[in-house]
Amino acid sequence: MDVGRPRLPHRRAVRGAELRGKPHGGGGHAGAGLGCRYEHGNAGCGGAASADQPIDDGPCRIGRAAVARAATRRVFADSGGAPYDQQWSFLVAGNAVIPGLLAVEAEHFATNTPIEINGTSWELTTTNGSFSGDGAMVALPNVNLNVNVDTSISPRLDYILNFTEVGTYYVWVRASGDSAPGVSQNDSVNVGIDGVLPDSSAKITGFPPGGYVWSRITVASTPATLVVSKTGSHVVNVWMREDGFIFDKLLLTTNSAYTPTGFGPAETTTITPPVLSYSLTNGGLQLSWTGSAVLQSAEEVTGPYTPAAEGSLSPVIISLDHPRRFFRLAK
Ligand SMILES: [Ca+2]
Ligand SMILES: [Ca+2]
Repeated sequence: MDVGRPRLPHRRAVRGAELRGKPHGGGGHAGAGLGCRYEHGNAGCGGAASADQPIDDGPCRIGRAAVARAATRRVFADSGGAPYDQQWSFLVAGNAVIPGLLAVEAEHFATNTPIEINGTSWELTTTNGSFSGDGAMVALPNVNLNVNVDTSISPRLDYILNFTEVGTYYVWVRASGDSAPGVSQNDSVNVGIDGVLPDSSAKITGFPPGGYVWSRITVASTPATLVVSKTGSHVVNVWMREDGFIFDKLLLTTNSAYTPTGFGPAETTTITPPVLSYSLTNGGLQLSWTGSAVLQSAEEVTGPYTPAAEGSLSPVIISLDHPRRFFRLAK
């Protein structure tokens, strides 16, 4: 049965990663688990215990769309060497609701360098109320300096972010400024990546007086974007453009339709995915995991998901009396 790509509506569904481990009684563990499913009676797939197989391998096909993106299926045989009669597959996904989303507090930079250049510095402020996290960063002194796009004369904040998806990222900034109807002298910033300031993400503005707001609009009235062509760690740079700018939080998303509100989502770096372990027992499949996530199950990968009937707190023994079920961990 082919089913659509997983769409997990729970806003705080945990991030996932490939499940690894020993099959058939040996247990296993994953860097993180998002969901798993099992099916009965899929005979005809030979294969020794512990074999990893591609998802779309002939007679073993079990819904490639449902386990798209880097999924690995593990195949089991029973202790007598008889063909297995159950199989499990484990889904791999990032943020299922907001793909490719990264958020970081301005004040949680990796480096603030140079500390002072051209007489200006990024400095922590906690006196401008309603900030997210532990404060905000303000470019001081505020003496009506605007470096435009000359990053050689502006202080820079660096953020080391891990990108799990390539593509075009929309750059959202939460900040406090003085855009129209203000005088627009403290209301723009430059955001780049790996030391380069692209035109597409330069001169982000749109911060009218009245407190912190989210904006992705550039001076050219286009949405600010960055292109990430390679997954993995990148350094995102935030350069002062106008002094007096108060920078609270940064958000990158591949979702063009996503608009942050309020404080925005939790910081990416603060999310600790649970470690999911599994093992076969006489009573079924035992799942256990770290952290406070709860186990949810559904008859369809698209949900609706409810707390697993066998229990939602680790560990849980899943009874194998359903033709198919899907599981996920959620916070
Ligand atoms: Ca200024
Ligand atoms: Ca902040």
